Amino acid sequence: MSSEIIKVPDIGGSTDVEIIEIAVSEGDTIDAEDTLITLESDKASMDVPSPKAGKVVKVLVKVGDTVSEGDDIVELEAEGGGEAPAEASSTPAPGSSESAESAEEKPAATSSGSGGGADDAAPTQESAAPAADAAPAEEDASNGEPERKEIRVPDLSGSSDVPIIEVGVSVGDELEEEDPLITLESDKASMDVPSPYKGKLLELTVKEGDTVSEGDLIGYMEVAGTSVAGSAKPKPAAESKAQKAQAPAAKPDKPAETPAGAPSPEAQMAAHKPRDGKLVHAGPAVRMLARELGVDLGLVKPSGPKERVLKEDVHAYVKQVMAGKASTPAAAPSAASGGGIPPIPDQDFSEFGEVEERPIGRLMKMGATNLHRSWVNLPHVTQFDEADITELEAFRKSMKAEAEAQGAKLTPLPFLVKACAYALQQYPQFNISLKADGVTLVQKKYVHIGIAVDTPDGLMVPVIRDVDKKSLIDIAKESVELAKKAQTKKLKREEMTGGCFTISSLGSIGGTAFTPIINAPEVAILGISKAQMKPVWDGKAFEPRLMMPLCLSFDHRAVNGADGARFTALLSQLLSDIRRLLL
Ligand code: CAO
Repeated sequence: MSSEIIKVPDIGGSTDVEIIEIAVSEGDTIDAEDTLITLESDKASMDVPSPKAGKVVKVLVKVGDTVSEGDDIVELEAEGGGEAPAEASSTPAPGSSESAESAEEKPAATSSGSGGGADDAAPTQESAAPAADAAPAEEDASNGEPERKEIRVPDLSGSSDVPIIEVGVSVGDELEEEDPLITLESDKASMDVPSPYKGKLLELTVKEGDTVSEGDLIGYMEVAGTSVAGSAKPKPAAESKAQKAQAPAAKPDKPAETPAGAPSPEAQMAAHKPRDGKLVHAGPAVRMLARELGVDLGLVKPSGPKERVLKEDVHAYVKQVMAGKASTPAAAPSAASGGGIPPIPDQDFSEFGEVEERPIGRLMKMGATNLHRSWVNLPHVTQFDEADITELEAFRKSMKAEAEAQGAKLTPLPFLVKACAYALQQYPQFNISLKADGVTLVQKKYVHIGIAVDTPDGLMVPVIRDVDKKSLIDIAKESVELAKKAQTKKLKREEMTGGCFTISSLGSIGGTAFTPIINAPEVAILGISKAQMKPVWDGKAFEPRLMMPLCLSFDHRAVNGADGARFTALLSQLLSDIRRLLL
């Protein structure tokens, strides 16, 4: 056994990068590729693996130190012949150590057309955009017409078949330059591949779970051409940010020490942007562990510096879940993934017949997350009832023409909205939200009602505000207007927020009953099925009556069962005799 010093490998020209975690202690016996330390810049974190197996004699750095390439990390008593396998060793991997500055200074080689050149795609913020398959000449020649551009996987420093763990965009999305398109994750690092352009995503040719290598096609974007009008001159190729990122730079003289099985250090340094609006600090190894255990890192309490999630935190979280102490409904609003819930195993359906795979759209994905989150966090109870709407229908039909003259389509929906507003005022325990602490209740003094609208891309819930103060005709007009906006993706944020209660009407389609999922943080939702003529016993005889099914799902933490029954009973009374709405 010989003692040797393990040094910081090539980190793409970055200097003075902070150590935020030390993963080994003196006396530890480690394998090649085990993480020694984790570095973090303002953009990304990366684990520095040991190139050899052996025993840690001394740790030469501490958390908070800043290091650069070549700095000592650990003194290791290496096992004889314990070299890491090729993909993990510090064997030089040419082509990964170009610093942004030098890459920019050097003349760009001819475009490969396959999006290579992440050498200059990182590590600086300025050039973090990876390669794209844009031809500079094309851009220069543009006359302002939108252009269709290929987007390709940038240089992954020799890594190939890297899994896509997230597709953050959908066809039709308007993107800014550097918006994350997809996230790749190897066992050593995760990285976002940002958009090289500002423009509209026309086509996606990859999906979550695919594996990609440098140059693989990600999709196509429509990019506004360089206008020839006005004073703006077409920029030389070297001045275009996207082009800078895509043009392969001259290879460095000095070999790099990037583990060939991972994205380059530069690429790693460009990783870890906030996801879902929340930045979770965790190294690739921790992310990998969390993924293996099905743990949502957003739910794990970090104990590391700068609120960093450590491996121990993930283990502690899993123990808590197993002991039933974590992921409580109130405290953990998004236990949708993980939380000890076994995932549904993937199957190869093509074994059974022809299949086609395609990614789900962003709206559907968001809807799925919200619905799943509500389903696993809120104890749902659904109360069923019926309302005799025979008289309401007679009145509605008699008023239809008059309503139409005022530009409104009078369906049963506005009556339902009005009745729910009344019931919410009578039973204010339905007009609350529970705070995340699970013990604080927010009583709302306003009555805004959401309407579930079926659109080709998924479910949307526009909100009609202050329904208690609006007339039936106004509500009818507004619901049609909002439903149209939902269907044409024109809803503004303020038209989709602030709801107290939701109505989901499948009445025009059919069905006798269903169990709607609460639109959390609301505490109740009313599902409506198709009204049917039924024989109803009036004490003397069966009468044909038009009966509308009511299905009220409520959060049993906030509302007790008796109140659920009272609420639907009141709705039934109100809809059976709408004069009661005036009382
Ligand atoms: N029973 C019988 N008929 C009904 C009815 C009911 N409960 N509700 C509506 N109808 C009738 C209407 O009266 C109308 O007929 P007329 O033209 O003869 O009056 C017809 O069905 C069509 O109504 P509509 O769909 O145009 O209007 P609406 O106000 O009932 O609904 C909207 C509007 C936006 C809610 C609806 O179009 C929609 O998107 N529904 C789906 C919501 C959904 O997907 N929910 C699921 C959520 S959980 O996954």
